[in-house]
Amino acid sequence: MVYFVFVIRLDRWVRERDRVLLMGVINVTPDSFFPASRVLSPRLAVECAQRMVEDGADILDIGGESTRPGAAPVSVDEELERVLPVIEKVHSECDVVLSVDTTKADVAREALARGASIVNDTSALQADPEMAPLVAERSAYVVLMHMQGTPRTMQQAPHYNDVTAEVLEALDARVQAAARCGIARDRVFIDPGIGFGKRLEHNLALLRNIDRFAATGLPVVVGVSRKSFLGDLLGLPAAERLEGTLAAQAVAVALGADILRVHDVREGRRAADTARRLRKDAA
Ligand code: HH2
Repeated sequence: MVYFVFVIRLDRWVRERDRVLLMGVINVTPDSFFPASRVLSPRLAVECAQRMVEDGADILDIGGESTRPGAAPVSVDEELERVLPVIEKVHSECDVVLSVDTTKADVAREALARGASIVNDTSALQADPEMAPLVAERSAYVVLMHMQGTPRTMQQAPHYNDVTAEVLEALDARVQAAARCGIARDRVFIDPGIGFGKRLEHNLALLRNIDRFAATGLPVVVGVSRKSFLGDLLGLPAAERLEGTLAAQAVAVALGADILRVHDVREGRRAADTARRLRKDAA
């Protein structure tokens, strides 16, 4: 089934939150943890983007640097070379909101100039001091994601006393820092950063407590798609984690998640739309 394709206006959606948004992942990388998410030419990226939009994606998140544990950093020039041709081509050929998955202000600046409207910053504006002023100046939307450590170090013995309280507190500090830099609150989305400096029990606790993130009033982004905590739970490789992914996405939506970052758009759309109707306040 091809979904009725319509283009969201983000500003209206932020006010109304009348549906769960799906953010389809396009990785312009040779090393992202889920090989099927890797797209190495602008032509293939457009094919992938068109399919995702037909399947029900509202946003496409385009990234040129893997954040998997231990991933090697990519230079600014390399990242620009990877993502800009893809953003340009997808923007010219698909009517969809674009997000750039980067921690570098130089990459975000060029992506915003070529049609992206969201900066998905897994460092929550901390990796590059120029990122917050850029987001403020362009009135861009920004995803502030929580991570303990950096991709290189984050899975080396992550520790929390109360993971949900600590992640909420850290995100609140980042939201306040963003406000001090002039980023309007209605431009900010938060994300607990599933798998970023967290062990299995931390990821499970965060997902069980998505309602506490939703209670902040800010749109909550959740990325569980095919992540290794599902491998820990099920003993399955990334290629076989679709069912676990959908179960976790459904729980996140039922507890109030607003945006799902997904590799499998068609299945995610069906799961999200069903789970949203199962929210206590949906009737
Ligand atoms: N997860 C990944 C990358 N970026 N951004 C947000 N806001 N939330 C997430 O959970 C998140 C993210 C990891 O997934 P993927 O991009 O498929 O893998 P890789 O980093 O290896 O390219």
